[in-house]
Amino acid sequence: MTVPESHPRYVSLSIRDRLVEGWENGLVATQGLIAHGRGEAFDYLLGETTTEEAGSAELVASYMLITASRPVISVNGNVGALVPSEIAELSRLLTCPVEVNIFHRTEERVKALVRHLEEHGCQKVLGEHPDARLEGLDHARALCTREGIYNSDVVLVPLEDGDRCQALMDAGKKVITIDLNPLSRTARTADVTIVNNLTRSIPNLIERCGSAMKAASMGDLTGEDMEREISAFSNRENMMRVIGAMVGRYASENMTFL
Ligand code: PTJ
Repeated sequence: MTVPESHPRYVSLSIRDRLVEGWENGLVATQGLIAHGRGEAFDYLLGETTTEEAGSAELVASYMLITASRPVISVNGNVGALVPSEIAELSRLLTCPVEVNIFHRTEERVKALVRHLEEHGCQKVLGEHPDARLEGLDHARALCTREGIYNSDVVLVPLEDGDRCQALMDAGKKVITIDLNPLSRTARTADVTIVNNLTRSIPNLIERCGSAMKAASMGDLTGEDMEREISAFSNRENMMRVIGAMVGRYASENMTFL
């Protein structure tokens, strides 16, 4: 389907098209289409925009990624299909690897995702040859690499599964997730939850990390400044505000239908 740009739902329908194309090319799990539908419903409630709360979480996430010693970006089928070039740009900026780690694992889909990310400019893509396991998870979800997730200190995991998020935290990692559903187990477990559509959030993170790195290089932002902001951030309070913003839109006289 080619959506005309004049269609009022152009952006949302184009994202669907990209995901379906990813499914046809063997990148996205069939279940990924269902997960996307759930995300869309929450995005609708959010007003399909980056809220102030998402902006605060993105700022703290950018500080965590910049100050990390071994950051890693974990990519699954939906993320790989929707924002491959943006993931490449963020990983270049942070000089960090990308690791393909999928829930519905098949070797064929891992390979397809690795190739796809490389074609879109990712310089270091791990995950094809796992050599470690995360404790506390049975099944292939535990598989990871020592060069990447296993020895990382900060992991950015958009659209994570709740059990794996917990296992990453139990392994001592700081976890940043992007999830449109503020009620999901992942959203409630992670250190920093960005309640935003990853198609908006990854570009925002590129922008935030770029600006913070520039400010740091000019001496306008120190490591201590960033640590202070990270410590002052309460994920729980921010999430409560996001839920309030979602509900509040419907109590507002100015609410517009999308
Ligand atoms: O590629 P795989 O095998 O790793 O599978 C990926 C899916 C997404 C199928 C798998 O991780 C899964 O089952 O995820 P869940 O547990 O259904 O969680 C998906 C979460 O992502 C839901 O809470 C959705 O609200 C949210 N979500 C969906 N699309 C987006 C999103 N959040 C941000 N941006 C989106 N575009």
